[in-house]
Amino acid sequence: MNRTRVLVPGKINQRVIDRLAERFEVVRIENADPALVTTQMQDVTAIAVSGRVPAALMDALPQLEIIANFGVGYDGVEIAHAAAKGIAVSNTPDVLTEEVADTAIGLLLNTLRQLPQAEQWLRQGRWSRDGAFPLSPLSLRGRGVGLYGLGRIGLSIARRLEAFGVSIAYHTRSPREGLSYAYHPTLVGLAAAVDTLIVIVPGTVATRRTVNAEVLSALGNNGVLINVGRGSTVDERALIQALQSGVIAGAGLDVFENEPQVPDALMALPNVSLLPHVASASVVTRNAMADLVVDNIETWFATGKALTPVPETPFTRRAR
Ligand code: A2R
Repeated sequence: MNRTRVLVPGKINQRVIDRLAERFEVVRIENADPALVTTQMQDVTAIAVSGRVPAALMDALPQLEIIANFGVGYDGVEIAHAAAKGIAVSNTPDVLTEEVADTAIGLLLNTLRQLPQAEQWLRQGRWSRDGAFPLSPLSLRGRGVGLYGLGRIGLSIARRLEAFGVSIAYHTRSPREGLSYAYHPTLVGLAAAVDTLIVIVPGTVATRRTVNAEVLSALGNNGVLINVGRGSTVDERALIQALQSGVIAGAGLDVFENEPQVPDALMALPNVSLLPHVASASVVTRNAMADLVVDNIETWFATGKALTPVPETPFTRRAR
């Protein structure tokens, strides 16, 4: 019997490969380049991916039914093209929400209190040689935090922040019912009202470079930007200028415009805390994400529906 063939372009968590191989025939190519698709791969019906799926790769696979994306953000998949072709796309919501919220709080504290630098001070023997680590100029005490995005992860971050005794406000396109947090209909309005801005929106055309010079200037010279969403949402050049010139006080970034490249100018700044896109990167959470990728593909072929389809592709297998 011919087994369903699942294409995996580029690297992915090993658990995805191991679990897929129990049920399906896994076909691997080095990256998402459609030129790597051979005639033997024409019967591929599913893709499991952590990264990009350009329109041309979809077009190179005439039988493609479902793309299972590893991650809640699916900005690497050309979603409008998938939707137009009737290809279902699934992502991995919920299973990473709490982990990402935990990391956001850690990054916020690291940025404000310079905890990574303090540890380096100890490890380099400077505590005994030079004395106490210098006092951190910034603190979470007395801050007003604004969340740009209050979805699954944003709300989880907000719930944690409540315990820290800071004021909480947010900006989304439409206000969320039943919450006491102050709603701001514009991002610049939110930035002006707070001194700490946490970015946790998806990387879409509508959010692209929306954290710009104007927003950073509104945040002000005590301002701190934390980004655990997508690098594309922040105008990185404007951010570097704002950090260099004291327009804002600091930034904590887990995501960047051109990963894994991080601008030297950012690396050189003392008032930033930088992480290599690790917000969901624990073994337990990545295992849960891997399982959901595979479960989406299995369920699609078993029942005709994905478990966690993205809103743009609410397809069933027959009525695509
Ligand atoms: O705008 P709304 O009311 O749909 O609220 C969503 C907000 N959002 C936006 N806010 C302002 N302007 C926009 N153009 C815009 N687009 C979306 O982002 C909602 O509050 C939030 C997204 O929430 P969820 O869909 O529940 O996503 P989740 O699981 O919180 O993950 C957020 C992102 C992922 O897409 C990855 O890029 C990253 O976190 O890991």
